[in-house]
Parts: sequence; structure tokens; C-alpha cells
Amino acid sequence: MERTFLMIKPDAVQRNLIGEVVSRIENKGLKLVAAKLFQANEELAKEHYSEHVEKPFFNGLVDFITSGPVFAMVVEGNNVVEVTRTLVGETNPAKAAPGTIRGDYGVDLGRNIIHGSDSNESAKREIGLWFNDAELNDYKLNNEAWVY
Ligand code: FUP
Repeated sequence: MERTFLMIKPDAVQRNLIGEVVSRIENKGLKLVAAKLFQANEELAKEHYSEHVEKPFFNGLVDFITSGPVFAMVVEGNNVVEVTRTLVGETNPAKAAPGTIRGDYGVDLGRNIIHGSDSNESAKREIGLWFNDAELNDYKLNNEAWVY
């Protein structure tokens, strides 16, 4: 089973959308392995988005991500990186398809509701940044056999 890192961003937390977004993940048949409402500091936000350090939007992005708590999650399932990228929708909510999380809840590129790792490699890196091993729950869901 693969794992990925998902983070409901401060805009969606402030808009009381945590439940809506988590419901979509659960309804899809994916398993939550870890979750926490968490205020990231500047160091963590910069590390998380380090691939964008040279971009003009980097400082604004770090300010946004540290502006309030995020809801960080580790989610497990077959092919979960691809499945969740599809569920999340494309980066710009204005272009994201209706039916996706960003397409249904967002309007603005800088306020795009949720982050999802874009590869298994980034998933591993990001899970390690945001969670320690003791926070990751190994358990079986009763309905797993009906999803796969
Ligand atoms: P994604 O993998 O879909 O989260 O998108 P990126 O890694 O390309 O971008 C990370 C975040 O930077 C996006 F969620 C929004 C923000 N961003 C901007 O604010 N402006 C841009 O031009 C591009 C991205």
C-alpha cells in the first residue's frame, strides 16, 4: 500500500471545510493513517515548499501556510498519490474540474484549499517532515476488502 501526505490549508480550515474534505477522502475508500490540526512554523513551511524557493510567490505562500492551523493527514491506499491528485484537482481552482476538491471549493490560485504530494518520493519526504513515526497508525479497516 502506498501512502501520501495531504494538508487542508488555512483558507479551508477558516471556512469550516475540514469535514467536507475529509469526507471526500473517506468516501473514496482511502484510509486515514494520521491526522492533526497543526500550526506550522516558518521553518517547516519553507522546508515543505523548498522546491519553490526561487519563485516570486514563495514568500507569500509561506506567509499563507503559516497564517493559521492546517489539517495535516497521511492517507493510504493503492496508487494513492495518483488517486488523491485526481481527487484534489489541478493547482488553479479556477481551472480545476467541478467534482474535484479545488474545483468545488476554490476560486483563487493562492487559496487552493488543499495540498497533496505529487509523487511517492515527495510523499515520503513530506510525511517525514510533518509527522513522526509514532503518529502513524497501522491498522486494518473493515471495509478494505470491499474497496480493493
Ligand atoms: P500543487 O502540486 O498542485 O500543490 O502545485 P505546486 O506545487 O505547483 O504549487 C504549490 C502551491 O504554490 C500551490 F498550491 C499554490 C501556490 N502557487 C502560487 O501561489 N502561485 C503560482 O503561480 C503557482 C503556485
